[in-house]
Amino acid sequence: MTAAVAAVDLGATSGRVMLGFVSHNELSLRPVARFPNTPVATIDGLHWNILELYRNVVAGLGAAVREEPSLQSIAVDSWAVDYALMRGNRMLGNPYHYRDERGDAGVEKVSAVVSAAELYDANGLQFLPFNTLYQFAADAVAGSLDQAETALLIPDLITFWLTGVARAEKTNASTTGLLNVHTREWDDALITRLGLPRALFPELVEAGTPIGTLLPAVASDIGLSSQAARSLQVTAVGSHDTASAVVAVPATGDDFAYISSGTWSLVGVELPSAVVSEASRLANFTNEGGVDGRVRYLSNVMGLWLLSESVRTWEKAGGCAIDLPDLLSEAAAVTTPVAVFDADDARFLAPGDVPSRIVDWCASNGVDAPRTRAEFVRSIIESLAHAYAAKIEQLAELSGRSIRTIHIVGGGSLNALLCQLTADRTGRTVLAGPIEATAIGNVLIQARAQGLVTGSLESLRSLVAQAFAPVVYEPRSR
Ligand code: ADP
Ligand code: LRH
Repeated sequence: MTAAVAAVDLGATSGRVMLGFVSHNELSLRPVARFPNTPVATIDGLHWNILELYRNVVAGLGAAVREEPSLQSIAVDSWAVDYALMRGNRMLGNPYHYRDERGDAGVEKVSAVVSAAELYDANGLQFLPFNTLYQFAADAVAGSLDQAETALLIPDLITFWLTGVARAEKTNASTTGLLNVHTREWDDALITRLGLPRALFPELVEAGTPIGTLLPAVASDIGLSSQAARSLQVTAVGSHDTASAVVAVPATGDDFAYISSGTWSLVGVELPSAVVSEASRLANFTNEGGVDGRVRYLSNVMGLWLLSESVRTWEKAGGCAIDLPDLLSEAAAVTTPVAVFDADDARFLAPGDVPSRIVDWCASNGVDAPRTRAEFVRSIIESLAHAYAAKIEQLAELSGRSIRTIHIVGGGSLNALLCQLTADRTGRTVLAGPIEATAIGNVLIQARAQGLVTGSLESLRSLVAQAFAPVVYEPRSR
């Protein structure tokens, strides 16, 4: 029997609500709502517009139940690390965006208490200045934790607003820096050492756990009778978007790497256990929690943020919209060599004029800067492909995995130039798609919790491969 579930997937660039139709031999998705995710800068920094996102989630779920009144389950995933501080049901202030710079003060505070090596030993996480623990340390300095009873990561917050149940789903909790990499439980010793209140951290749940049913007011907002709402379950999935995306990588065997390519590019392999060697720490590779206790051993590359932020800069200057596929075709036609810059340079993290920062990088590294828009775009894509290739080599070495193929999933799998250049620079076959891997992974874990499908991640992946055949890019000789 085919049944329907709804995935709420909030990416840093856009959010969507998708209906998923699943049986043991069928998988399809239908988008019901898509909305931009536009942050807001105020006098106290950069924030997510969380209420606007929630309004869109509720409207999208309303559309989903109108299309599928017998919807069985709903689940939420989003970008990692960010959170709301709560006192009872009250949200204490608007969540900060991870690109806000307040985390920098937190980095100093944490490093004064715990060395980088001790921290990696405990949490196995790559250093990113916005990891939740640094944001908490900044909150503590500002006195913002004084009133807080609980901290809810973004998908847990949306789930709380839908159900009234406050939990911390483990894949996303693993990005806080406060989950122990070996036990996958809150690291009480680290939390105490950092002077954070232990009570802030809710009960942990695994992906696949039923959370609860919709609050009566929410059921009414989405147009469900209270009787219908009783048979609709809200379920925890891999609530870190990257964890859900990795579930839906249409791979066979284990000699593959994935690149979850959206605002960020997450370049990694899936492992049965964490790698916390000194070499791994120095290379800044992370051990994030995957669904079914797997480890997502990966590294963040700055990603298509470089392109979207450049497009935003040009659109603002030119006062008119730029067509992305046209721009990419112009970049594909560039035949002159372009600068390959360090895509992960910290200067690219904050919102702003990325093309000027590329020029700065080139000036400080004695490289000719791109001049035309097409050259800038080509330079960004070449630099991303270069970074991917370097990470793939490091991954293979640090994890001991042989990597034969590379799966690119997410919005970036639509970028044929990026996929081809990745094949060329890595010398490996690239398999591109699905575009909506995150929503698919979200759908599949709900469907498995509902008993619509059974089996390991490998069997879920073969269902994805059947339903969404990837586009193949073979490496060209250089
Ligand atoms: P996120 O989940 O981080 O919001 P997505 O997976 O939705 O990101 O990917 C968004 C990215 O996908 C955009 O920044 C853009 O570069 C890329 N993208 C979207 N549509 C296209 C397209 N038609 N051609 C090439 N790239 C695209
Ligand atoms: C991708 C993502 C990534 C995190 C970043 C904050 O959307 O969740 O895995 O590192 O956002």
